[in-house]
Amino acid sequence: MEAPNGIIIFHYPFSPYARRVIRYLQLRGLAYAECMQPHIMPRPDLSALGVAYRRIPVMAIGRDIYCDTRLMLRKLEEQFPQGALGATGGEHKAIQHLLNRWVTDGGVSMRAVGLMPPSLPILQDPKFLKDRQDFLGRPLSKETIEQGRPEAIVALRDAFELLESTLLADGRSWVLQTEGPSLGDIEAIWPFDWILDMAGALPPEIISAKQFPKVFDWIQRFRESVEQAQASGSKAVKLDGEAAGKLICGASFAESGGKIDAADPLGLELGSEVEVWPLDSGSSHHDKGKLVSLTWDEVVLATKAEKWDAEVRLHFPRRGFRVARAASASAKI
Ligand SMILES: N[C@@H](CCC(=O)N[C@@H](CS)C(=O)NCC(=O)O)C(=O)O
Repeated sequence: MEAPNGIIIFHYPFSPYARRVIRYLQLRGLAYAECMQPHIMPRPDLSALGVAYRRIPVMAIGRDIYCDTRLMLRKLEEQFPQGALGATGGEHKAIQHLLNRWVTDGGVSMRAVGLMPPSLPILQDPKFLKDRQDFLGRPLSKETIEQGRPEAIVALRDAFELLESTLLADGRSWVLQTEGPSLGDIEAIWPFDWILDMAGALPPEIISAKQFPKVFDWIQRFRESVEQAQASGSKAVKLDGEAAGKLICGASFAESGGKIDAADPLGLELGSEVEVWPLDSGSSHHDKGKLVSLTWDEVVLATKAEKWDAEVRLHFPRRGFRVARAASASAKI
């Protein structure tokens, strides 16, 4: 079995971050393979590939493995430029980037996750709560979720209000006034699109089509566009971990690497042993390897997929991650 376009997404169905990437691929009609993962640790398919990073989704293109959705859409735009959805310049590009940062780093996505109703079956599972407690590095229970709910409602209402009263206020169909949905829409929509599917998450007297008709219409339009694209596109190829690992380790590298800026303040050299880990969640999982590339917005490590005796390259964004020389890493946290 092959991975169409060499793309393999490791994810599980209810992940909002995975949805960000899957919706993008569906909308573009860019064929891909998926390797479904358990929703809690351990994830042996990923550790067999030498990946310590614990968050979902993870994306492989050929033998390059990308961690964090901050990086994934950019890579898909760059590596598959024909039919790319991103703005090419000017204010549209600025708005697209600002929407990306607002939704991911500005707290909208985390607040949407905080609206998962405490009665949700998965939140009754002590194993799930324990796993996510380790992931977040703070206590998590039905009670803490209940306590956080009022603040999450206020924050999400604020996000709906912002879209209703600014970008969508003039009745446009898409945030950047494009013919169809663009990357700008995807950057803005994914936590809203995700939370709307979850019964009991949004209090209808505060957030509904009544208070925010333009935002709800926009989400509906977006979903119809994805459905249309899916009807004419191919279905994701399903791979198990063994097949995915074999394909990745037998593929060639999608990128050449070897870049480092002499002015980079970390003062690292190509080939030095480094550790990389996310700062906001899943921070106890550190990836180690030889530095293959370090640019202002990306760090790449070479590591080994022991099971297949193959080198793979792990890519991370700089934003939200720490990079440190391996020997001194433990002293730096
Ligand atoms: N900044 C990351 C966040 C990813 C993230 O938090 N994903 C959630 C799932 S939606 C996760 O990994 N949760 C813990 C887990 O599944 O192990 C990204 O953009 O990819």
